[in-house]
Amino acid sequence: TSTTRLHRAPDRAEAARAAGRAFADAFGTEADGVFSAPGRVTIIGEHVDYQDGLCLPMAIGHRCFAAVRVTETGRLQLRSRQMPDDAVDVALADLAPGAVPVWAGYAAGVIWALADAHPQLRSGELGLAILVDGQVPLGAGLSSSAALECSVAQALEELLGLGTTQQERIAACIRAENEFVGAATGGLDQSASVRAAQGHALLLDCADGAVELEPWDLSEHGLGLLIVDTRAEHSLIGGEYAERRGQTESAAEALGAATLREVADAGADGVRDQLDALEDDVIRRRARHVVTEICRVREFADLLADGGVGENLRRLGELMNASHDSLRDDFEVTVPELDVAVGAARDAGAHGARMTGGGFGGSIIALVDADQMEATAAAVATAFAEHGFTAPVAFAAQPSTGAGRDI
Ligand code: GAF
Repeated sequence: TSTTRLHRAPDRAEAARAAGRAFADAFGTEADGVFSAPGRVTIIGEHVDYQDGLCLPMAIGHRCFAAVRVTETGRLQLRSRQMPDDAVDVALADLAPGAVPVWAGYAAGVIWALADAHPQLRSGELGLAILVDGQVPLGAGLSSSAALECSVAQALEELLGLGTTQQERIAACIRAENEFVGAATGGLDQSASVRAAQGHALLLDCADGAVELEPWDLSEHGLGLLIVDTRAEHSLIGGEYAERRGQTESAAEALGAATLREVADAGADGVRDQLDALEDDVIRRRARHVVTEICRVREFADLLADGGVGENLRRLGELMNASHDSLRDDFEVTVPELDVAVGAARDAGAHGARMTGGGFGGSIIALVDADQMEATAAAVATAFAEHGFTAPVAFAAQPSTGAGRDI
């Protein structure tokens, strides 16, 4: 059988030094520090965050690096290694939605959001020079934007001593995305990027922001988590993502519930009765996805806490498969590339495979035996060639640590 080489995340320490050097090249002076935050995969718990649901993400090894210097210019000078021709130079006091290009908005929006509680950020005396090096693949559904936001929030906290909590930084990053960039996303990605821990999955309760770390020690059980980026690019700004979110809000309203979490907490019989009461077929299927997905996350997390991956592999895989099928059939956020990739991974023997992230493109994950990672990736690549799709890119996912300081 053929195999495919798995791409690796860049070495963190080396990548941080590279970002520091790029800062010096761009600005002719040293950065005060280099900070980074990771991308994520959702192991299970998709399109439930904005309905107060339960999600189970983990951070991946790919990170966004922000090299930052505090200046006295009153301006934000922003460069990106990925956008070398697109330097931004704007007065911090003038930051407002629409004031900078979209990529820069993810960074500028965080400063703008934090300035409400920390007016020194728009006093005109303080300035910021920031060099961004985004090593999370862009448009792959792996949260490159949350990684950028969270790396900047971490830098501001540590260099300016703002005294923000993790929750406050997460909230600022979400406002950057919702209000500054205009993507109606729900907060899962920012929480994962800030709060994830090495070797663990993060159980996130979006109703109150509470988190629990669950052991996710795949290699100890001879397993691995494969990520395959389908290269079908996705965007969460405007359009279909916002439409799905709106449909879940309509469902909750029709049921007289504040959120679909209330419905999910009603217990199996109550849930069925409530969903049956929804007349509109589309709205009912959207709601059924959210409610059943929340129940799947609860079961998945309980299994991790009780017996773990070793004792529950089969059921964990079934839950991942059911999550994908629900996102395909009820929530309708998959595209042919995602379904073909998941099908090929399952046919190749994956214990479970599902799309991860917002959908409409992006990546899948597959829970596979450690010695089958390359072969599974190759099976997906072969299926893509047969369908005439762009060649996919495969990674091994390592459960990694949240936002922090590198230098
Ligand atoms: C995207 C969004 F940004 C998240 O908030 C979440 O809704 C996810 O899609 C789907 O689970 O990543």
